[in-house]
Amino acid sequence: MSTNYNVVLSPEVKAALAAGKPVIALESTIICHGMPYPDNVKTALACKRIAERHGAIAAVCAIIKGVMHAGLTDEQIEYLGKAGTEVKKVSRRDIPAVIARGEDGATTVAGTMFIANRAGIKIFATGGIGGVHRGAETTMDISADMNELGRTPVAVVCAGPKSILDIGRTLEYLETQGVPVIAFRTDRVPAFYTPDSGYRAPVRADSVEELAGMVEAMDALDMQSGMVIVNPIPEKYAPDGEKIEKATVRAVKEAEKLRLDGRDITPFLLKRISELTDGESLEANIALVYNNVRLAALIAAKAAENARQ
Ligand code: PSU
Ligand code: MN
Repeated sequence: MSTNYNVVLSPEVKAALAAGKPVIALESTIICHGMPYPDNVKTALACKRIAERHGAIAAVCAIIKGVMHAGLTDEQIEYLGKAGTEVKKVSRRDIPAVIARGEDGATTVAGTMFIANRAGIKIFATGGIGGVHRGAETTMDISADMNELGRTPVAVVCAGPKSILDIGRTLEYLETQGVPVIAFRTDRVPAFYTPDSGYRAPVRADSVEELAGMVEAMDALDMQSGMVIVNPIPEKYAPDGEKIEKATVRAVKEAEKLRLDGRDITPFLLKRISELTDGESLEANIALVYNNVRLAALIAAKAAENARQ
């Protein structure tokens, strides 16, 4: 059988896209490498339901047996979630090999943006994006998410760069890439577990209408670059900042000692911080993902409504 280079859409996603109905993309690295089983599957399935409740179809993106998918069934999500870290973490650079070898791949923000764009999906919700790592001035560890945002026209709704990163340098890098960073109902840039990283947001938007307008402008101008919409974790779910920071510093030190491969660093840090905070960070991670799925669905619904007028 010949290789399929097209993105396979689930029937639901296909029908919604054809009818101009709202669709949002979700990633699969968060399922396989970001959370433990069974929380990962539970969270992904709940995301699908939350998106629906807010008017959008959620398309989980992944590579299954060498084929890119936008829209997975609950069974496919269970399959990936159970396999967990056995599934390869797939960023842009990994896509050709995984397809050619007919392997499974859990796509990162960068990998998911690539698939979503090819499928015609403009809005994507996740937890946190990758960015410039602490110490990148020597390691050069800068997530491929940064450059993907600079070259692929998809708006990513997240709770900010992950707090394990160097937020200041991440913002500088996004500016260099020409990527708008829009903060929803805050003047501050949130950083994943915390609603305030200490950095001022370049742009603030206070309504879903305003955000939908910005996504539409990105699309209409054919800018060929993406956008980051940062949505702070709701205060009531934000874990104690000091505790998280202490756990982060310790986990970063441990990661350095272990001399992990670049792609293993983020999953290691997320797991260690969860262990060091007795699962508090995992709970917060789940809460902020739900919050982002809701906002992404509302933006997609608004944009679809505007397009009909
Ligand atoms: N958001 C989460 N958990 C995650 C990720 C995002 O709440 O695990 C993943 C995303 O797939 C993102 C990746 O692209 O972490 C960043 O990895 P790296 O720093 O190696 O580029
Ligand atoms: Mn990296």
